[in-house]
Amino acid sequence: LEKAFSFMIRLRIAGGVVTPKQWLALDEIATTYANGTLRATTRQTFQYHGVIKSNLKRTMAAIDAVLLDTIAACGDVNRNVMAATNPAQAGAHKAAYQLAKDISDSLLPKTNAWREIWLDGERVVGGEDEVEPVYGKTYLPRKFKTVVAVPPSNEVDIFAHDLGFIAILDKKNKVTGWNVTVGGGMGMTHGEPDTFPRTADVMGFCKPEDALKVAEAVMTVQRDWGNRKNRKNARLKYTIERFGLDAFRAEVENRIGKKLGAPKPFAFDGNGDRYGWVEGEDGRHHLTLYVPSGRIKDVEGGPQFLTGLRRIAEVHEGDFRLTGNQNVIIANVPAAKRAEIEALVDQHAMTKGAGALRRNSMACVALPTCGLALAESERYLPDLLSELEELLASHGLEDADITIRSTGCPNGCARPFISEIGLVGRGPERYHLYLGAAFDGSRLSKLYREDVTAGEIRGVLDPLFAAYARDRQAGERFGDFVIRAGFVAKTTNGPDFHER
Ligand code: SRM
Ligand code: SF4
Repeated sequence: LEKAFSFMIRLRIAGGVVTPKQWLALDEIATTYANGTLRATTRQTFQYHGVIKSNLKRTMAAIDAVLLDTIAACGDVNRNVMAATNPAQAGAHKAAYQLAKDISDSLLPKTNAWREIWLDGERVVGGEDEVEPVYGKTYLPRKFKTVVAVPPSNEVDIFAHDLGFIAILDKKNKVTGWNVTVGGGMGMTHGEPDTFPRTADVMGFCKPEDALKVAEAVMTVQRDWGNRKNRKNARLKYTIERFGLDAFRAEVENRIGKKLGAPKPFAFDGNGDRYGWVEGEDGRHHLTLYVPSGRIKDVEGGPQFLTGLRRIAEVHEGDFRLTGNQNVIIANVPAAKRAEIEALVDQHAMTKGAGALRRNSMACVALPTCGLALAESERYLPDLLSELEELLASHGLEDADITIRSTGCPNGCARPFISEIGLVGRGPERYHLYLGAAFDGSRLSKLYREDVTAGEIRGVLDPLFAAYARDRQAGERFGDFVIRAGFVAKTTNGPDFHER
């Protein structure tokens, strides 16, 4: 008898846009084949957990039936491309989504293998000799991640990804071109200082019509220059460190056949989501819901996200958007439908917001499904947040927006190193505590305390919150304060991340 192997399945949903019809199908898959939950990820897509081996094919067929797939959601390829979600900036969002979709399509492996394996698609004669036009025979040295941002929101955390495009807008919010960022990443290994998180550099500016070419060139330079001998040194961030930004830019320019422009000015005001209702430039309404750690499920006596969003999908005329902060936007609601959606949100106890710390929080999946987890994350964060919210309130800081993220290991799936408070698992109930990242996601944090136990976190943060309440300057963010007050040194970028 074969063991009952169970699998995680991750979808590819460029820009995180899902139609109500797709939502209903994804919901049905969750309850029929997975563990009854849909998990919105930090890259604007969904994961299923607990799909048993004998149901894999049926699950893939059901995903395919609503024109979605799992191609390139994992592996050494260009992963799910993220895009700014802010529907209120309708024009800019459209351009950002379109670019994300175009990059996703053009950098998608062309192999028919997914269809052959999961949908019993026709085997292409000589398919095994088929060479990928962009990836070649050996694909990329490592995973590659692309995002598209629209200032002032840095909700996609542009500085955490291999490749990024920042919309440069004119006075009418029209995209005039894109600043190009390269070399961001989070993953590192405890005790190995040659591995480090890194914030991306702004490499230059390109016109809208050149953006796709630039994306392909950046990816192929990394394909050719990336380290294929050591997977721990293979991401683009290490390639940029090794060759230098100028050499990298020159090779990209060589491949696109023109020079990039100098980066244009831009400003971000945060890397979180805006909760609640907003009305867009086009008169449509959009509601951002806070979904704790992106887990869409029904809690007995608590929020009924699974049922509630299903009911909404049954009547909704717009679309849904997943955010890079694991939340859900019910987007493009006509004014006449707003009250009906609002009533369904209330009936199912879905939160439109949360306390200041909670609404700025994220946790990776970790235990029990992640095989790499060293400590709890998604299952532990809610309790920690309750403790810390109480502590903040005792210092009169209940309304202070402070970003907090936790991960079960240093791979950094919830991007903890660009969060003002970052907890990174070391072992059961033990975490490294990082502080001092920028609220807008532009600066990495620094290790403040090693191996803090879950029981100690509150006590360690208490004097810091007290000092912040007492000594902060007007408008000063917690991440900036802990540096000015001397609790941690400022990290300038990746290589000095480990210096204390
Ligand atoms: Fe991740 C591996 C979950 C975003 C860095 N990540 C994993 C695996 C697949 C564990 C594994 O390899 O066995 C986790 C599955 C856990 C589970 O039980 O579901 C996992 N990563 C996630 C998700 C679901 C976290 C979440 O709570 O939302 C995110 C799904 C992304 C998606 O939809 O595509 C997720 N992972 C990230 C991010 C954040 C991002 O992309 O914006 C990062 C940091 C950014 C980066 O890549 O540098 C990230 N995951 C990693 C790494 C370390 C990569 C590195 O360069 O060192 C690994 C391990 C690896 O690749 O070897 C990893
Ligand atoms: Fe797993 Fe580590 Fe990623 Fe958390 S950060 S999901 S523990 S790989």
